[in-house]
Amino acid sequence: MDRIQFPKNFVWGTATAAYQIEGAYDEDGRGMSIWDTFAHTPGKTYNGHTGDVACDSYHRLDEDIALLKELGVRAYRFSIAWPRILPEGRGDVNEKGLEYYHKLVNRLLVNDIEPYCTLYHWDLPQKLQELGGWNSRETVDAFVEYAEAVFGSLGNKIGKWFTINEPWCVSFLSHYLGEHAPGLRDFQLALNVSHHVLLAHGRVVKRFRERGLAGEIGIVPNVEWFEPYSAKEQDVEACARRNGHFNQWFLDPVLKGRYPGYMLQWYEKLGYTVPIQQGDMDEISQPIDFLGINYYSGGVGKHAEQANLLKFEPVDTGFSKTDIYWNIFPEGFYRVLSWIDREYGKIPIYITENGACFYGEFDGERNRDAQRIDYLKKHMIQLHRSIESGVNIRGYFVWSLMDNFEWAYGYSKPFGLVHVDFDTLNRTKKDSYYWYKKFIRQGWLQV
Ligand code: IFM
Repeated sequence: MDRIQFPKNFVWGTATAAYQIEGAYDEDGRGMSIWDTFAHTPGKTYNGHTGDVACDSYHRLDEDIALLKELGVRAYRFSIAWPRILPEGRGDVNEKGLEYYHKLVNRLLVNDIEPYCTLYHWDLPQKLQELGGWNSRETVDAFVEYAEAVFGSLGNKIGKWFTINEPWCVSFLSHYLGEHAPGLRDFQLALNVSHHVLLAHGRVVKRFRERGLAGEIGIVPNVEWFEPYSAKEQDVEACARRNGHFNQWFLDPVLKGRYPGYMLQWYEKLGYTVPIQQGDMDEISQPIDFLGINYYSGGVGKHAEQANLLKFEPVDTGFSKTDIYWNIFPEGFYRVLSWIDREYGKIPIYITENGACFYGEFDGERNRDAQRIDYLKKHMIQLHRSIESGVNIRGYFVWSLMDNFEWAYGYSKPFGLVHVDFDTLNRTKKDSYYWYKKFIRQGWLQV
């Protein structure tokens, strides 16, 4: 048996997002978001589930902070709901909305838990969607206004900021594949959105610096890793394209100030262009302090002529799967982190999300979720390998503190260390919670 020891100052945490846990969707002046609209539209989410109540964390803050405290995490990553702060997307600031986040942050700080705050985790104010949403450059200005309001109020209390969570999901999953709000299916639109979201990120970083805030700021792309099925040139190229579309499309502009050339050409050949205006790439590539990286899955892929516009198709080579049918591919975690290191250098990295959907079971005494523990353990080993290899990783956040609204899947896909009964809203710690708690205390893993 080997003991895997992590660095002393490594930050262990958990993560959540506003719409997935808060509930209180129409309280204290909160405006509507695109997720309220989407979830309330028949047929868009599992069994018509909505985030109206979610985990009701808005009213159960103390209980949730007590869970974090007992867990022993050094940091908690949460997001701010834009429509609580600017109910109409722009204009008047809703002080009640800010008060809620002050309360949250104060309680974290009193308990020695460092707040890691995401500004945008997908809840765009509905009013802005009606004006074109992320397809419009005006939304970039609106995002800057929103960020200014938050920085002005909370800027001295929060040291770690993330602009946008998972820009791939904001653009392609939501505007091309139509699976997330606003549920559109137009590739050109999705490309426009990807550019505007990146621009919004860059402008907010710039404002953050201009305000002279003491904290640090970055962005959170979700990454994956696909290995070519064979060494055939076509399979290798198909996987490179998938990497270009999913990973590089967001990392290159931020860290290199340009889109990957071969992807621009690929899209252009298909008749799609990116609405880049003069100066945009300089704004997007403002120096950041760290990268947030979300990793869950990956696999093996190959060329497939008719598959989709990337001519790429995953191949099922027998990976075990989580209960959301995602491949369990811990090695992919190591590979993608090594690739980021080679490609972008020693930028500090926080693993802002990693975790798994498993139902587990309640055996009358405890919530047994051995599969989640196994998933976390295997990914932490790869995390350790990456650190040993010199990747500059500073922290790791389990997704998620508790079961919550898993977007289009509603409450049917639990990712939590804590079980939530969505009828009673009772929280029960799972085995994985106790396992993570013990791990944090000792700082090493037995493998
Ligand atoms: O629940 C989501 C989260 O909002 C963003 N990253 C992936 C998680 C699991 O799907």
